[in-house]
Amino acid sequence: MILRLTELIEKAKQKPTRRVAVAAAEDEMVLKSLVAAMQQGVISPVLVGDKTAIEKTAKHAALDLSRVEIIHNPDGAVESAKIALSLVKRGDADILMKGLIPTGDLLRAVLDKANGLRKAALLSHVAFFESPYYHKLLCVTDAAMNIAPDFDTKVHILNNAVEACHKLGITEPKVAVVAAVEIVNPKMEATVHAALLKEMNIKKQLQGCIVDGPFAIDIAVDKEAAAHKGIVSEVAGDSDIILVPDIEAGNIFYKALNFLGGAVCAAVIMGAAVPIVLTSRSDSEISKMLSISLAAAMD
Ligand code: COD
Repeated sequence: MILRLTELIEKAKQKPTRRVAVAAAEDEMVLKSLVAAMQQGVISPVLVGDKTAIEKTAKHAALDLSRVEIIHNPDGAVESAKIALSLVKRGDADILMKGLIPTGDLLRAVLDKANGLRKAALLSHVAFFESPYYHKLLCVTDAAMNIAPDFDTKVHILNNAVEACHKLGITEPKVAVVAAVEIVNPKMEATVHAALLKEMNIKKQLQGCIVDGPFAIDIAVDKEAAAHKGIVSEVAGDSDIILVPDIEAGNIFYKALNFLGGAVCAAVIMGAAVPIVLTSRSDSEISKMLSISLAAAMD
């Protein structure tokens, strides 16, 4: 069981050094996060992109290129993504990381049926938060990939998050399916989906986890709030996974935790042949390094 995100670094150190293929590596913040992860001794990068631009950017990021492989590609970010994907497919890289390329462009390359990296039925985003106001890690899904998941998609999102927890030693994660209220209201689709997911878990159609909901977010993370509303549930106030209704809810919750809640997070895309690190500009330096460590720890 991992309680703090820095434990991911220790977990990653127990494995062989992971090779990270960076798609369109001409990005100072990405290179800085690689420097931090290299200092922890958990990864070795392969930078794909324009060599001159990478060399210039590396100077600003204080990255020592003598320890790094560069694959020169002058033909733009999408081509760099394709090359990075081919490294993974050949077994020459264990992790894929987004550089200076729009998220959608990288994900479309990953989803490409012929040359992509699909493995599970669905790819989805998981973000593990460490908050000063919560007693353990909290996994939020899906805040960044699946835009408006239907019920079937939510089943896959849930299973991917459960798999991510299992890889970190959280053996039977408690899943709170969150909505605006605790009762099932047919006019609020998220509440109907939550009730069905709970039922599927009871019927053992969803395994390796305990699912409850619909819960408002306070019920999911605060035992007193749950008691106040008379909710008796082993998930309430002790959730490991928060399954959000859609990308908007997830993204707002993600940013609110980081910018108002004093949280730090580490995130990856699950369901591909290897973990994919998609850091966003607004993620802190430490979050970016921890995301690389998360990918290395779970690979
Ligand atoms: N897993 C597996 N297959 C998928 C997934 C997925 N998550 N999403 C789509 N597919 C398959 C579809 O079944 C279809 O076969 C094919 O891929 C194309 O599907 P579309 O038409 O929905 O794909 P796109 O290219 O329009 O969109 C896919 C994206 C992942 C790019 C899109 O969902 C997206 O833009 N997501 C949000 C990314 C983002 O902006 N994140 C940043 C937020 S911080």
